[in-house]
Amino acid sequence: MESTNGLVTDAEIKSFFDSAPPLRDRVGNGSARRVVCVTSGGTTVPLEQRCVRYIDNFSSGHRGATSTEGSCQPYCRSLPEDPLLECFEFTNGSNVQGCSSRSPVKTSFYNHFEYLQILQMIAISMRNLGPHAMFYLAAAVSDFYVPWKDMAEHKIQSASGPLDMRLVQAPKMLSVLRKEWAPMAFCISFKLETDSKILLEKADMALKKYKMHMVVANELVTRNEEVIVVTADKKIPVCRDKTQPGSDVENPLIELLVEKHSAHIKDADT
Ligand code: PAZ
Repeated sequence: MESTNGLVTDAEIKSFFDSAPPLRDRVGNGSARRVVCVTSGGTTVPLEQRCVRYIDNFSSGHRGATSTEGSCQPYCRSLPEDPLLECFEFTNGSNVQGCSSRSPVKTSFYNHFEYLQILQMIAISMRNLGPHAMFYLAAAVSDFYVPWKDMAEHKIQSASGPLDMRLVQAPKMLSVLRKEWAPMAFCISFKLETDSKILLEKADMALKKYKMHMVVANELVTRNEEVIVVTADKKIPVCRDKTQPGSDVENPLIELLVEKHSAHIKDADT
């Protein structure tokens, strides 16, 4: 069984892993470490390969920032947009250091291509966490984009007359996430509409079509006040506690999701 040429054999690899103690904090029980991938903010659609112009959307990234308070840059969303603050960077603990180059405190945003590439990379790397992984997909990802091969390389010239450009429909990656990238993970997507009459129907459709565990439905104007969590058998309204100044809707929302994620892990373990 031992290799003679210094290379490790398949049998040696198998024997090593078979005899190793279970990995702590990772596998096999409900208290194992959970990891949540949160996407937030808008994505841009570039119009030129050497991008000068792009299509943007309204999303401020507030949802994701508020939902991840307790992270390494907590409460940054509450800071004023002051260029002076951009001169500081955060280190471990509560130290704040001056930094030589200006680095924005706000999360950077990605274009449509980068967003999906990075999501794929993260999802595949989280696959081993099984049901302990959660995807909280609050980013406003464009439904339309210009394929790279159809895009002008250089800055589009206004001298060429009116701009006539075809945007194609973006492939829906949520089903691929569920089926291939991280099939055991707990997946929550968001659905935004401006027309309240179609919101719940669209959220329901997304739940079924992409096999999400939950879809958080929200309307543009009230998105910071209330959301409705759509599951296979319930529609659960979640509201900001208006009696508490400074309260937000993300707090009760996250409490609900933690509870549902625990149930998901328990189901998968039994
Ligand atoms: O980023 P933000 O806090 O301004 O807004 C949050 C949101 C409306 C982008 C998010 O809650 C959401 O619904 N995201 C999915 C949007 C969509 O339907 O593509």
